[in-house]
Amino acid sequence: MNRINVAVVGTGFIGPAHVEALRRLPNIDVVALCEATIELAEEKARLLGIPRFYVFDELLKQDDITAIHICTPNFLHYQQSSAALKAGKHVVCEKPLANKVEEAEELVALAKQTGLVNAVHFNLRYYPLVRQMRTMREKGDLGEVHSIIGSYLQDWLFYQNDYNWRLEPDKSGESRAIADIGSHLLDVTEYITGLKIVEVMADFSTIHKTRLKPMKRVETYSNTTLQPSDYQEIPINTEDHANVMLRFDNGRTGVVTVSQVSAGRKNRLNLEISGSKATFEWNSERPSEIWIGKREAANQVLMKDPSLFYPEAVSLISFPGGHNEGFPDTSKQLFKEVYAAVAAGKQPENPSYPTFADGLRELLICERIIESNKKQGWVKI
Ligand code: SOE
Repeated sequence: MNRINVAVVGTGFIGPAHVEALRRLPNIDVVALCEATIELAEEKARLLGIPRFYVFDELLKQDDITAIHICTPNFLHYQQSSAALKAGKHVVCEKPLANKVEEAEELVALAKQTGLVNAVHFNLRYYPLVRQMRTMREKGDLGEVHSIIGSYLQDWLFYQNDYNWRLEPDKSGESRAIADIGSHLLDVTEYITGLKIVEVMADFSTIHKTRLKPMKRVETYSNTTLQPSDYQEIPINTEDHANVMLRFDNGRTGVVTVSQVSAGRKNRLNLEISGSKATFEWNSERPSEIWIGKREAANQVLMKDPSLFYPEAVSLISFPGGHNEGFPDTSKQLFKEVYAAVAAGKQPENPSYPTFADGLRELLICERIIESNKKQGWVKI
């Protein structure tokens, strides 16, 4: 088995999660890390036990590095993914793929032209139960999809002094809750159902019209408390909460709510899909089970167990039934599929993993949702 040298760019909340997941694959060496300054890169490389550290331009000159993971704030995704592809590197990019649809279109075209492996970290697809629901739907266990009710709720931005770069549109983009967590929810909705969203009607609200920005560096989810004098009050222009009605290409409808200010909901995606034969309900905070609702028989709870799953979903399970796998495992399973392609040297015809084209799709939906909120009316995708 040939070994593959990989570098990770960005060391906030998600960069180290990529490092850890990559280290669990048998043929990957995380040899380098990249940060905005060489001092920070060195400090983080030492903390994470990574031998080499660079700023971005220097990283691209390293010929022995085959693939690069872009885990920086959103506004850098486009420019860094583009530069990495042009330098001949396979790229795994965090969501959103870019801040604008045109940028994402350009990346899709560039990736196609190079033939290099391109993936977006829509890791929620890699919960075994998510793939099991998709497979059950493909095998006909759900029947025709009738309706969808989804939510993705968090509380890490609940207080006025909760702060993060995602609150700043120049770094994060014009939408926040929809782009940050709605993107995952809408991606898994289309992934499981096989349907396409064709029209949206959105209504946003911003609970904290101003927030207290710490004047010192604070990492996502770090729960740091500072002195009152360490904060500056700034206006907030992106949504804390959004409701979106959806119309699908089979003529049926759905509704989703996302919020980053729901006390007690830590990171909870809940999806209920009703079909002509059954209803499936899955909750990301209890990822190892789905509820299957029936009209003519007792409802069931299916637990993650390779002996009870379709073979298509078994490939995402590393442990026997009753041995819980969770958030960190989703990235490992996604990278397992991506690095099979990297080992083969090119993007396959029909990749099993989410690609730049899927990243573009989410940006398009997100852009239409923003437009719909502004117009307060239905907008076609
Ligand atoms: C922050 O809201 C965040 O880290 C998202 O950016 C992630 O995609 C999601 O995994 C959890 O929450």
